Amino acid sequence: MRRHRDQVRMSTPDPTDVHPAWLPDEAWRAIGVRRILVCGEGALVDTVQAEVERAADRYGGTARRNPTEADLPPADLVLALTDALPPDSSPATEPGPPETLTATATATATAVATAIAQLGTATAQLGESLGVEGFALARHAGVTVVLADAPAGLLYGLFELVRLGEAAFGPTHPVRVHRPVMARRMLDHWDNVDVHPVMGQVERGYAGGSIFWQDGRPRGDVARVTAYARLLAACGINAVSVNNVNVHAIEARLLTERLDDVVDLADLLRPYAIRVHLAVTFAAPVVLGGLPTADPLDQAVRDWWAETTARVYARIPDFGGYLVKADSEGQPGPFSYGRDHADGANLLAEALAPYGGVVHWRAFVYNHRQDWRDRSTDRARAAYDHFAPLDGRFRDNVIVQVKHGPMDFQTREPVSPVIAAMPGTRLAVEFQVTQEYTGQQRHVCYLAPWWSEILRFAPWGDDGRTVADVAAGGGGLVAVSNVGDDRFWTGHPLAQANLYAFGRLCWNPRLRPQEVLDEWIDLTFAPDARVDPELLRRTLHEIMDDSWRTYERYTAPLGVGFMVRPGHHYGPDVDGYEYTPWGTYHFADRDGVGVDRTRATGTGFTGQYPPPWSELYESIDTCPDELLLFFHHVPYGHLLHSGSTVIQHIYDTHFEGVREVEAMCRRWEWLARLVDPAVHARVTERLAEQVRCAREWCDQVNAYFHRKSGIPDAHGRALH
Ligand code: GCV
Repeated sequence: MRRHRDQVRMSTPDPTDVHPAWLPDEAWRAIGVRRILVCGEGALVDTVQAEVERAADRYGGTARRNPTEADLPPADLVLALTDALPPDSSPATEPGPPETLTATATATATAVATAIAQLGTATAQLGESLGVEGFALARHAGVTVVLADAPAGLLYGLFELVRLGEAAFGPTHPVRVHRPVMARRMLDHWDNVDVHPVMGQVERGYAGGSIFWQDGRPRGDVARVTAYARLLAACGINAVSVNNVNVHAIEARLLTERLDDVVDLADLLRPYAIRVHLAVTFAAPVVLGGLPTADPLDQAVRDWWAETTARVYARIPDFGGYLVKADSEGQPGPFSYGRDHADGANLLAEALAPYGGVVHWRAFVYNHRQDWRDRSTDRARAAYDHFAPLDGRFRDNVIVQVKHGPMDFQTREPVSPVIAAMPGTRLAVEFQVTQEYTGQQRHVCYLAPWWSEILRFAPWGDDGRTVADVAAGGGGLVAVSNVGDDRFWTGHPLAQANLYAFGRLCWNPRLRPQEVLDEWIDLTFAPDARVDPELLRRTLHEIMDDSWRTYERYTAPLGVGFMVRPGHHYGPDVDGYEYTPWGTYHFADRDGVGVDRTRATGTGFTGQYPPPWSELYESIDTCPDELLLFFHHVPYGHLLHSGSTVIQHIYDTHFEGVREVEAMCRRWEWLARLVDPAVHARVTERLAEQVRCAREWCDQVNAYFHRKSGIPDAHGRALH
């Protein structure tokens, strides 16, 4: 790295100060004690080599690169690109040492040849090769073999070994092929280069400052960014957007005069197979290029984007592309010129196409200045109303990025109807790892069960296709990052699990959330768990598995959403958004609560779904309890499928939620001797705040509905 590197090195903090998250040294032990061969060329293979060397140095193993055929040393682990192997060991039909290798007669040669032969059979059966990111893993004759067709696959194979630990060196097993389900696995940072007067350094960031930027400059923390890249690769992320989608004045210039700053980040992320993307302002031709217009159909505007993009690729040949929030919450967009979002997105896509870049164009477009008195305008409808009619008009390298729900990352929402409405468009589904509405990394809230539910949702009912299928066939998954310069990366140490789980669900959305949590626990806590790893694992599951539902219980009920403090969105404020222009209402009165989004009597939003959901959500009899108030306005005495009335459900779940958080605190105390004292102290402090806040939620929500409805709690508890 050129410019900043030297000045940066001096200011880089001691990397030991930063928590290792899911890559502590101990996680490398099983690899580090082995005799390792790495075969292949290229920068990512160099990364693999450096990683195994580091592990071997620490734990007494050996790591050799590209041994010759004549001198194939004994090995316990071989990581090889298929084209780096001797020609005669290319896929054969029968396992067995190829002739050129028999001279060495080593188990290494036999194992490699066997793995290659099995790989040939496995890929022939699958009808596909390993692809650029896939790998095959086998164990034969006491040797573990990882094969990949391309260097990124070798890197992901290495991290699979880290996950497996000693299990990678157990009994013989035939080749297992691993390939990511999502080709695009992206994290968006809402990091500002300069500190924003309201939103700070990181918009909706709950883990301190940005790891990339500080007070208008690059932060220059090489060690931390490198550690981050490593963590992301280890959970499967392959793309990062490095600045906020709300692009302010300084941030806009990353595209032009501040491009060097982006080049530097790309250089740090590239060794871990992560491509850099940039959020750009649609008004760039005006604010940066001095043109009188940013009209997407204007030739001078098109030329400006083409020339600017050429300059970006001249400096960053593997640049991923642009990310755009347009005509949304004050950001400029094509509407100013009487154009639509296909015109806008295609303009940028045209500029990126010659280089293989993509534009992620967000579908989060709605009127944030609506009149709360007007009950016919429904924010939930907005993305579909704007985008569904444009289906088929976007260029191939446009990815329309859709928030998973129709509103805004609430604790519970239905799946966005846009996901089923644009079969002729590449869609990416967007999640929020940063916990804006789910406890702001002060509350334990393991989000993988929620994401998993969304990914498994079948928008067309029983035809078998899921949200994950739509994303896999289109633009993949994207999430808003939750990291900052906090010592534990995520403020709440247990929030690391959300970042890890997002990456793993991108790789394979069929993984069960508890399984992913096990992986994370074993990697992260293994070194401190010698006392009683089972107790540690069980207790963390008890605290985390259901923590999203616990959070749901003590916050806004039955899918109605919001009820948070306006602006910062932390803590309860039942009417906080009720009389504002933001379109986020619950409509509680003395008789009932909820938003009527039916076709029969409401906003008609249910009609944006295909059957069976259009019918299921429309009817109060079939609408799932957990979404009842999202779709219907009902009296407090309405009987839920659970057998409880709406009002009693509100009282019960809120008391229950608080009890569950109190139980989390007791459980965490048991772990005092089992985890790093600094982690223990931080989580203890956060749990104390979670209990306080959960009680406040419980008291405010219950008092509010008691006062509105006048209905007492059936169990006679105090309602204030
Ligand atoms: C980056 C919500 C958040 C905003 C965020 C916006 C978005 O409205 O509160 O901070 O802006 O979503 O996704 O663009």
